[in-house]
Amino acid sequence: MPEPPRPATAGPTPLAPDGVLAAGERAAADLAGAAERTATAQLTPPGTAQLTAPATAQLATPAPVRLGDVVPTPDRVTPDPTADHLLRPDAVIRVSADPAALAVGEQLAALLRPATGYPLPVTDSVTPSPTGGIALDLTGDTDLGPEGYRLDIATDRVRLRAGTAAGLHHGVQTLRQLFPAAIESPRPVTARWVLPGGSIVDRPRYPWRGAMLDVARHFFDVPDVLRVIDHLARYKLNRLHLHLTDDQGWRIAIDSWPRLAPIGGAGAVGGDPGGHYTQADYRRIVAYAAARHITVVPEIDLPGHTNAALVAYPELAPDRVAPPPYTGTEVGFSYVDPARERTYDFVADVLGEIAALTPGRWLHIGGDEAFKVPAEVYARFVARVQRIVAGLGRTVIGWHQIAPAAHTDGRVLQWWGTNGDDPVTAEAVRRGATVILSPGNHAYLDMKYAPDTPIGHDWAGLIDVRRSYDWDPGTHLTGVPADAVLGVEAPLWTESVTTLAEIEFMLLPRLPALAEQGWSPRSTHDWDGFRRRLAGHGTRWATAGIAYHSGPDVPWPAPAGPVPAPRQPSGFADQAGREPAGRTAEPPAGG
Ligand code: TNX
Repeated sequence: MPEPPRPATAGPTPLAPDGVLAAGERAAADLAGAAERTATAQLTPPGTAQLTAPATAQLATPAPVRLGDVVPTPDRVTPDPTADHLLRPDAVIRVSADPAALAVGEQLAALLRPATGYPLPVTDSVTPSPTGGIALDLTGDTDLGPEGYRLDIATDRVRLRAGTAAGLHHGVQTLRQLFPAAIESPRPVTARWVLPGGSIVDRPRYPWRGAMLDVARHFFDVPDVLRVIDHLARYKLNRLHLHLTDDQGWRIAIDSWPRLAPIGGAGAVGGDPGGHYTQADYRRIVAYAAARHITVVPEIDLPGHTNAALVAYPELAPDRVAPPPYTGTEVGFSYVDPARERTYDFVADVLGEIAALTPGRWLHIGGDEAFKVPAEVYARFVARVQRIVAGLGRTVIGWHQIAPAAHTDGRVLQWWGTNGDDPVTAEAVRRGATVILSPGNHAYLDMKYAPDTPIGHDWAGLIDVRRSYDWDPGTHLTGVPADAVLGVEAPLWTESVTTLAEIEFMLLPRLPALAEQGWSPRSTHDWDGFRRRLAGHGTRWATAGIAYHSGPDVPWPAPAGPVPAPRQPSGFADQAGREPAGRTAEPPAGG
């Protein structure tokens, strides 16, 4: 099918007027509300207490989840139906005496305590391992790579082994999915907490499995970002790319250029409220992500997408005149002056502060859509900024538009095209670059699912769940060998996305599809199997109060009985928009 070309300027669908956005928000809330009703019905035998009822709620014995019913699908699964494990109320979580492993153990306990109501104490001795417990064993072995794990579920105990804390963390996400869906309840429910018996040996296909959140077009505060991090962790993603700056907003405080955040960050698309992260906020996000083995990749978009910076510092503008704050959704009109030394001071200062706040290896310099900068000037600018990043001891990433610039050690191109035949990117790869794949027509989470999706764009086409799943990162780009592909990343641009519930609505269920592309071996790729596994997650999200799009290409489970009243008939956004009790906790000490 021919792919629609991207218009030269600003393809995004024009911003809907307020009324339409409000309708979109309502539609998202309605869909999520319906999903929650479905899930509540499933979890609650008709005529008995609902999930919302107090701790004594009764629950029909759920059918045990099958060992292979995990997203992303594991590398190797060996079920043993004779070895199902019943979690006992007095179960203990035993962990290797290592701070990072103990932090994973505490997170497992925190995931299981609300629904089970069990105390689940965490101790720092894996052995002896009496019956009824869960052991998290940090082995130090490297045979499963830096993120792999092995899970053995037997009648008398559960044992998770990994060479690294990251591997244990991923194994915990698998374990979580193997419990009945009611494990997602923020309140105690009575259930048989049965795990399916057998073994899983698992490791990721790619080292880079990311999502991007655009906090520049609309600003999202720290609790929202932490909740997005939770969603990434659930599907074993390991990178959160934050698009921190754009024409509409500068979202991070920079001490050496103090007007950037308060002035450049004052607004947002559509005249919506702006905002910015203090450096302490940003550190909090970075620490919360790190405790979930997710590396934050900050992006300062250069030389274009810089209107907000120019509002604060007109000296960076080619004509030295402050432009008005921008609240529209066009792109490609702004740039910092590449001919002025002061611009490179600005870049070095900003990237220097960001690097000092960011423990991760990567700095993203944007580079997209600088339409007003001539090609040669642009290539020289990018080469110089790449050297600044290298001077900070970091690895540079840019959108694939930086491909023509000179190669620099380790540089990474984030490819967002819609046609895999891209000779300029292929040539940059021949010169040594590696690639992260974010194909606009498969991985862009801001695209609509269907023509009637209330929010989102369609310049890269419509992306239903199947489209986000059915492509192969290993062969997607002509002339780019599989070993030059670092992995995949799903960007969520937020021109039309204004609330946490809308973020979730666009993320789910497509994020798990992208996560499976990044994690699971190609040999396991199977749309029918995937959508069947994914379907069960609707119940989990609804139980946890997470919004999602229940589109027609996934066989979401039908309600088990009469649909009970929703928990909060008119307040879905509130319910989904804030962390349920017990989920906002900062990482445990040592994490
Ligand atoms: C293109 S993808 C952009 C963004 C827009 C997005 C909307 C990329 C590197 N640039 O500035 O937000 O399209 O889909």
